Amino acid sequence: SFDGIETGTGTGVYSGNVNITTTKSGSSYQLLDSTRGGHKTTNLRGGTSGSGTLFTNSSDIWGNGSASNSQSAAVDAHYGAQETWDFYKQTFGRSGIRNDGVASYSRVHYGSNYVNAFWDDSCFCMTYGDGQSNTHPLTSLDVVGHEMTHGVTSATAGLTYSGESGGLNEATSDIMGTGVEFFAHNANNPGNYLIGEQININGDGTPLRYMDQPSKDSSSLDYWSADAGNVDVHYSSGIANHFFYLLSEGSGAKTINGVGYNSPTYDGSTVSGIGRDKALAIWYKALTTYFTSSTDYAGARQATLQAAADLYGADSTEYQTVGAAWTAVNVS
Ligand code: ASN
Ligand code: ZN
Repeated sequence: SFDGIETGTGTGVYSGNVNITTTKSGSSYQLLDSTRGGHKTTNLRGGTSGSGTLFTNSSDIWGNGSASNSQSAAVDAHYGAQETWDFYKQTFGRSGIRNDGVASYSRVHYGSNYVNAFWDDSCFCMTYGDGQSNTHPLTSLDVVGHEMTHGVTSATAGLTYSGESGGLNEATSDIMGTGVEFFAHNANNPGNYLIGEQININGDGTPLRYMDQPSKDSSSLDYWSADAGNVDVHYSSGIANHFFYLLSEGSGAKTINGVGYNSPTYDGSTVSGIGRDKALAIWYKALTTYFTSSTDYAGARQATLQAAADLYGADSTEYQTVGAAWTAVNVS
């Protein structure tokens, strides 16, 4: 075939067998997706700076599912960025992080035994470590969606990454990362309200975070208290993650795609969920229309109520449930 856009196949560490959009250039193929703003995936080969080397291959078949094959984590990152792009475009009509049609890029194999992933505004890029023993890369789909969403938050509300606004910033990444996971529903992962469950980051098979009852990680907050602005933003996020779960699915016990949840409420109230799609629409509208850099939990309640009124009416069940779900996490 001629140079240009190709559909390759890859086997990621977590994604399994997936189609990925690549580019043919001369006799080789590249992890460059010109159909989604020019997103590319590069190899840092254990380094911690620079933009890395674009992944190339003699065939359009990438990775083998093993973390010891350097392409496998790259498949996850490339696939994750592709699905996150498509999620934002198809769900909200958003064209890339800045809604300008321009992609960020992804760097894999950052450092050694680096158990994290991060977004950086200065490079407009996402970066992934290889995890414990360099065998558990931080490239699962929910984590990719989480990191790319930090870019969206930065380009929109600009929620300051400390105090209560920092918790809302973190929760926005968990909420949209979860939205991406359900959107893509690949063979290895139909979607769930757990964060990082495919990575085995704790070594005992437990996820990094739980949205139905965030305190199950032993650190995150289920409910707002006056201390919420003083804890790590990855723990104060629990309040909004819990709100989002309650708004989507409601309180109490429920099994979704084979995963069991049991979501409590602060006041013993019962919340009936409005479904994940509406909850996502409300959060996105609030994020992109009403949240500011200093929005706190009380402000998020008002912003999401306004978003629900805009989308569904002030006399709607959706509006009423937004209020009930915030009350259920002690935000008034
Ligand atoms: N993985 C972390 C996150 O995206 C990195 C950080 O602490 N910012 O939240
Ligand atoms: Zn984050």
